[in-house]
Amino acid sequence: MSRRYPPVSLIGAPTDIGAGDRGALMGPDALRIAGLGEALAARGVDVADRGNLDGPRNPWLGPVDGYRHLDQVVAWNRTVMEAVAAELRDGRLPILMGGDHCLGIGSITAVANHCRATGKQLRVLWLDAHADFNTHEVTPSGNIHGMPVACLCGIGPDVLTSLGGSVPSVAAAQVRQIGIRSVDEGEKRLVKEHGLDVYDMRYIDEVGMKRTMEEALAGVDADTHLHVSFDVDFLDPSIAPGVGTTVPGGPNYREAQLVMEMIADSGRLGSLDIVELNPMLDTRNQTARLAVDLVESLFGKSTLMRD
Ligand code: HAR
Ligand code: MN
Ligand code: MN
Ligand code: MN
Repeated sequence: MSRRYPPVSLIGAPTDIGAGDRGALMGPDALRIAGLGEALAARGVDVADRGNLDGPRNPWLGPVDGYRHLDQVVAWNRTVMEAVAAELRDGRLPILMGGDHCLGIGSITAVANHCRATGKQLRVLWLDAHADFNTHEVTPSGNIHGMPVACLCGIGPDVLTSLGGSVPSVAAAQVRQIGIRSVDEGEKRLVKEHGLDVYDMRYIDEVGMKRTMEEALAGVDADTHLHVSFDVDFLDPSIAPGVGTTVPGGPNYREAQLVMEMIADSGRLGSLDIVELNPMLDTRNQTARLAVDLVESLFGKSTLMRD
């Protein structure tokens, strides 16, 4: 039988407020239609779908002082933070269904505060093609989905860095980035300056996914709360076309499965974001179905040989 998991709450955040393409607002329903809740329930997980959060519409405007839609991004992230915090307080495992990756700010801020309150060590695994470490000064786009890791680490507008009361929400040393293959010039300098642990595709090519994940999970123990922030553009676009910002050369199906399996084996998964899925750009919901398949492995589906 599969490992026991805490009860799971699905939280939909239907917005593309931080993205450079419209469409990620349909992500939550695409994941539901692909059977996310049913797949977890079939694994013996107790699942409740909390429905969709509400927030401002996307006015689709240009950057102001280097940010697009900052006020609306703040509103969505406050709502996400409160929803995630409530589930964690109830001893549940929140799955945030985005929506674009700017929502990682609210989600992970809630998780970090929960860890502070309960004395858990936080480890964030950021699965992404992008480092998401831009600031309003260096961003090429003004899109805030390119900035959440910087905001979480205390670099960004006060309204976002201080969302949860403690600044920074997260220390760079708590974050491991995996699958990175697109970092902007100014962003590169910041990533180095802040000593972020980046397992980029070059590293994965050289040492393999197994060793990469062993290193990313090193030190995870019974006191660790693992948060997985799964940007679907982490995956190679040949298997996951339904995202706004595809970057070639990502993990293939087997590599992605291994990532999920090794996280499942750690037994410490405490919360999850599934973000950047854009059904407008998908083919027959294939990317949503792949995301569901991978989440099943994250919940131990492929470890039957070892139980
Ligand atoms: N780095 C680019 C920017 O900041 C593109 C960011 C794309 N971000 C996401 N999330 N899809 O990872 O504009
Ligand atoms: Mn807890
Ligand atoms: Mn991202
Ligand atoms: Mn990305």
